[in-house]
Amino acid sequence: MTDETPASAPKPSAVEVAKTASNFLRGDIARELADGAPGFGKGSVQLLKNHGTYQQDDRETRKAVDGKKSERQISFMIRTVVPGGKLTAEQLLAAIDMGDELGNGTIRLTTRQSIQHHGVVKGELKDFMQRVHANHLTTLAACGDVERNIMCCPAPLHGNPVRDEMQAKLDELAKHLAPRTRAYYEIWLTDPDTGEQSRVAGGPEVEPIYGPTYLPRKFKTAFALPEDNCTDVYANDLGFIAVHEQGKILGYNVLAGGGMGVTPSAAKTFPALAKRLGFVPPEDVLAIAEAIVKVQRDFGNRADRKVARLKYTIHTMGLENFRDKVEEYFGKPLAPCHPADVHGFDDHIGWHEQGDGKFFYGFNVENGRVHDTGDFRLKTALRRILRDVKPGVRITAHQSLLFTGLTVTDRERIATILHEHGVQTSEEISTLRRWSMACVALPTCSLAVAESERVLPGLIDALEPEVAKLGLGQDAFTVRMTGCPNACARPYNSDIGIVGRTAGKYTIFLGGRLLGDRLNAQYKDVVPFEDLGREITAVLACYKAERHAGETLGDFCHRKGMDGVRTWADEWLAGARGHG
Ligand code: SRM
Ligand code: SF4
Repeated sequence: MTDETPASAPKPSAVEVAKTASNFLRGDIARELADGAPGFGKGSVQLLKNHGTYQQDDRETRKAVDGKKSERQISFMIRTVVPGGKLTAEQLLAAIDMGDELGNGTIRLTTRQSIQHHGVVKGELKDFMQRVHANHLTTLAACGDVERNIMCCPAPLHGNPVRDEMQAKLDELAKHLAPRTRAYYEIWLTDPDTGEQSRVAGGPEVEPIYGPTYLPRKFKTAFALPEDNCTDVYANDLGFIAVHEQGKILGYNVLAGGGMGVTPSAAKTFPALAKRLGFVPPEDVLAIAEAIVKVQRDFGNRADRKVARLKYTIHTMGLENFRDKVEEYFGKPLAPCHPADVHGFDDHIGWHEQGDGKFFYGFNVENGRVHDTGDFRLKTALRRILRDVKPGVRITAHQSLLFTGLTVTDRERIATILHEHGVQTSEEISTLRRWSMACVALPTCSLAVAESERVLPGLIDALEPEVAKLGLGQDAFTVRMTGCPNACARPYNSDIGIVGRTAGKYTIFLGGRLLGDRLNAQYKDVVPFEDLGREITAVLACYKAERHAGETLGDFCHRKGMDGVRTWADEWLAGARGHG
């Protein structure tokens, strides 16, 4: 199936064997779906990821009965693809309803502009998928060894047409790289009464880009503008930076090999920013993306999943050899990169003109979780806004929402609805909270070793008065927390990264920055959660005391170095600087 197969291929991993034997991702899913058991077997659990769902259990409700192995109450996380984060009010309303009727009563906006539901039981999986489909969305390829949800700056800034053009290119690319397997339609979308499929099968099945074994690992793509890297383009396997002049996109700088996840016990793993590969005109975006995906398909590691991402393929081949191979698949040489690079970042929070007489409002959703808890009734407020104001909707790469197409009077209406439901407007939250982000972690994520989403708000509560005391309330810096080193909230290029190390303990990283174009460095390891507040406050005190004019927190920490910051901060904590 490959354009070229490497000479001595080592033994493929178990996941590869399962994928190869799966007949285009069918495997035993259909049979096991109907078998009455609460969960699926191992092979299906792996394949199901490509269909957008993970078998999980609530780790806090595991019960060990009479010294026996603990019992797990199986449920499913379902991720819905939302290319570029673009939705209608009806689609988001339907997603919220599905969370209430079939899930755990919440929905989660993700760090890649898509939607996750948790707590769906097996018997309702098919109904769920059908409702996603009826909502004109899909879960196919939301997870698994395929191209994932493609990210793009979601801002509807029509005054300058480059964003519209870039967003349209994303739509083309998302269609181009979508898997063609009919398994999804057969398994999930067959009408239970008539047996009819919503997309009719015919002819032999082919995957023109992926082939029958798909990719060695997940593959992620993002689009950004030099002046606005809100999608963290350098953290992706494949990135496109739109180079534009006078309202026209001249072409794209192509980046390859970004990825954040690491396995601390495996020294061969590392986080990486994408490398600048070359420049293509807009009409070549699909072809270069396809060429890079195919090189990864044919040369990515299929024996060891720990080192199967594109960043490792490039590391193993060397950047020049990789570029040569890409050019061979692309069919022509790549032009050198245009000098344009990312130099700005906008999270699009707050009230903005769209450039077409309308407005949009960037609404911060803390850690992307939409829920009603006590007096904080965000879910109900959102329903009201979506029903009454009927805005367009976009999900940002910062787990937040943009309400688009608004008139000037909608500003007050939205603020009133939020306040009536105990929710603050974006203007009322601190800059610190606005730029913070946490992954899901406990209780659903099977890989979490520490808390994240559930504890970051409390840490921000504790830090807010300290930040205010230091006079840093207006300073924008990213604080990103994850419950393990897989790095789902992209902590390794943030100003302050907090990564779960073991239960209740974290590693602190410093020295990345808003721009997302620099990895940070390890500052302190195995820090108990209770100490995070004072440790971070000490770093901020050091920044306040020693920064150069106009220097950002990340740039300061990078310049001063980890030893320099640590020595100063430890003296401050010990009271030697009068504040400890
Ligand atoms: Fe992630 C695995 C959640 C963005 C790197 N990620 C997981 C799983 C599915 C856990 C699992 O394998 O059992 C998590 C589901 C938890 C749950 O209960 O819901 C999970 N990842 C998430 C989300 C929901 C975090 C969030 O708070 O928003 C994000 C969903 C994105 C989406 O809509 O598609 C999410 N994950 C990311 C990102 C950020 C990004 O893509 O911009 C990364 C770092 C970038 C990267 O891929 O390198 C990321 N997730 C990982 C990894 C490490 C991959 C690696 O190459 O080492 C894993 C584990 C794995 O793949 O083996 C993982
Ligand atoms: Fe789970 Fe780790 Fe990702 Fe957090 S970073 S969602 S704990 S895999």
